[in-house]
Amino acid sequence: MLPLAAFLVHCFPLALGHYDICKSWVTSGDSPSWEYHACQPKPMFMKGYAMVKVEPPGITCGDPAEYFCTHENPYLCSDECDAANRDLAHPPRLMFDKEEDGLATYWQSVTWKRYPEPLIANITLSWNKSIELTDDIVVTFEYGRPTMMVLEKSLDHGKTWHPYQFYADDCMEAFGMMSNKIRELTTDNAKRVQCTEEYSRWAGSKKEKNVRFDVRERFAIFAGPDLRKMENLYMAMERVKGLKEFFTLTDLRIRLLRPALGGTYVQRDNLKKYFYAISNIEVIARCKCNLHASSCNFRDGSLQCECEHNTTGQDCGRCKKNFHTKFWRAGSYNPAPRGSPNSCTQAGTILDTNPILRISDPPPMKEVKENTAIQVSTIPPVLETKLQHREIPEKIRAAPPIHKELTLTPSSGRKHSKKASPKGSIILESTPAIVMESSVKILKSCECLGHSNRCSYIEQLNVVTCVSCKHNTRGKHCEQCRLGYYRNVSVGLDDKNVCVECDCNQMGSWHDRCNETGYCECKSGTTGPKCDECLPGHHWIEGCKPNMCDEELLICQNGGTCHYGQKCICPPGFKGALCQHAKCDSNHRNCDSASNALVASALVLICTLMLSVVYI
Ligand SMILES: *[C@@H]1O[C@H](CO)[C@@H](O)[C@H](O)[C@H]1NC(C)=O
Ligand SMILES: *[C@@H]1O[C@H](CO)[C@@H](O)[C@H](O)[C@H]1NC(C)=O
Ligand SMILES: *[C@@H]1O[C@H](CO)[C@@H](O)[C@H](O)[C@H]1NC(C)=O
Ligand SMILES: *[C@@H]1O[C@H](CO)[C@@H](O)[C@H](O)[C@H]1NC(C)=O
Ligand SMILES: *[C@@H]1O[C@H](CO)[C@@H](O)[C@H](O)[C@H]1NC(C)=O
Ligand SMILES: [Ca+2]
Repeated sequence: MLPLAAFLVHCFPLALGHYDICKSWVTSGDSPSWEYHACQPKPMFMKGYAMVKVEPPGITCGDPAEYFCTHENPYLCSDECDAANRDLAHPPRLMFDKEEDGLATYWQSVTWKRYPEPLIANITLSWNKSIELTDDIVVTFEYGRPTMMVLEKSLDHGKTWHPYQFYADDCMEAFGMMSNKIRELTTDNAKRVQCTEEYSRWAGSKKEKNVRFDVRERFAIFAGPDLRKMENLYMAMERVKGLKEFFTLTDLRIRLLRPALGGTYVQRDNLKKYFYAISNIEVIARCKCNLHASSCNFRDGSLQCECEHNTTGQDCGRCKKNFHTKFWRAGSYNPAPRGSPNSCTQAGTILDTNPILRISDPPPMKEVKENTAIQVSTIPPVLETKLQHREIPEKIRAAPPIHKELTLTPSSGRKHSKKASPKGSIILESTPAIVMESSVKILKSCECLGHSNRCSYIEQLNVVTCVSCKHNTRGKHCEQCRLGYYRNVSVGLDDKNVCVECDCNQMGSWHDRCNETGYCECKSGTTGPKCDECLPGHHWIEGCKPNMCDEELLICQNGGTCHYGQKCICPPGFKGALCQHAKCDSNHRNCDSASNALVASALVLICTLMLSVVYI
């Protein structure tokens, strides 16, 4: 088994040939430079990197020591399993060890002494890393293969599990499923989960030991017999939804549901011959690195891709910090044989593999102006004529790098009329109009600081501009914040939290927009960055209202108390805004001696007038 697997691992990359380097140094032409390719690590023996769990507890034999026998020799039950004795113990690690001299070492379960209770065991292998199968999974059973078993996989580190394949000597009886042969699968159902009887038949425990999950047979559906056309498989992985994921996993679980029965019914008088014994679990796979790494190493307790193309993360699943000009994308097998790296880039650099149009760096935000004329110089003559067409002319793509001096385009829709300047460059002038959408072509590759992956080519302007900017951004490169948001200057323009909501207080501010430092525009009497505080002499009542009474100038008279700055609560017998008037009814006699009150109210009036002058 092992020499064969080693051979496969060795010849596999050779057979595939492609996608094994991420970059090459190209010296043709004037200046040598790196050329980037899609790349993937070589297949590895994954059993050496797995964490293993055997459940339920106590399922491993030997504690206490027990005797067992085999189907071939059912009445000679002199074999012993004893966890305390190194020579007689069968711990889980023996499923993953290196076997010397062809001597099988194996994990073994307790015998079926509790029959008819089912003898069930789960063996779970966890990699804490997504891996992609490149060869059959082979589980080797000593003393007979199980008559019921399920292989399950997880793609999310064991949170959810999905059946991968069902195995039984009678699929209908065991799982209520039709039995299918792997070699009958076709391109349409290559990723079907099915039940097979091929690996559960009794054929003598020495003769047929292996239970397979057929990866190569499935590959062969696309790559042909002997996997001679691997490029067809790779193209299918790109094209057929879910095909790549079908071979991807982070964890595997072998659910052993019924042991080998020796070709007959369970014999209750001799349960010592029913148990599971696994000598090897071979999983040959490569690290999933999203075609951004050609090697994968065991570091800090788990496998890690050595990411290239300015990507990072365990699976190279993200762009490196400050390399978010475009959305992260996996590398692509297309076009064969070298694929596309789909590298992450820094602002201002555009990948040579996809030169649609060169555009300038996103200008700093303070230079953003409306109505800026756009000057395009040294344009090859071909561009001028081809600009009439709706599509980006092929010639432009192939043309030598066009040097352009672009300042920012107007942020709102404006149509530009074009006329040739004397020196052969084109000056585009702004004229107000909004008919742009019809002449816009959606492009795939553009610089949007990671806030969008869609751009439009606007032919009248000859510019590429981002569309559908996310994360509350806007602008040609999604480099500005939407109205109602402001820039957090302590993070980069490519950060998804770069735009912070203004969060202006609805009552206290005129609108929900703010200036560059997040200050809202406050109504009179209101202050604070968000307009949720009151100036002195004001009180918050659905916004800041000038005080009607207070403790200094607008003092409530005659023992009245000021209620939230808005109202004097007068004692019985007094009325008026500051309780300055005595009530003149039959119960209150001193309303004729009103001269004091009059003086007071005159004072109040003057004060109020003065105050309103101050605060208006
Ligand atoms: C084995 O795993 C399955 C799910 O994959 C779970 O439902 C079952 O309880 C497990 N059995 C044991 C004995 O842990
Ligand atoms: C799994 O891998 C991640 C990323 O390398 C690491 O941070 C984490 O500690 C690992 N977990 C375990 C249980 O090894
Ligand atoms: C990674 O970024 C650097 C700096 O922008 C650039 O020189 C290099 O070409 C990039 N690598 C790839 C594979 O694009
Ligand atoms: C700006 O970003 C920094 C760093 O992420 C963060 O600590 C800070 O709270 C942000 N400021 C605002 C106003 O959101
Ligand atoms: C924003 O407004 C606040 C308050 O009006 C002011 O102090 C600050 O200087 C303004 N910031 C800018 C960049 O205009
Ligand atoms: Ca072994």
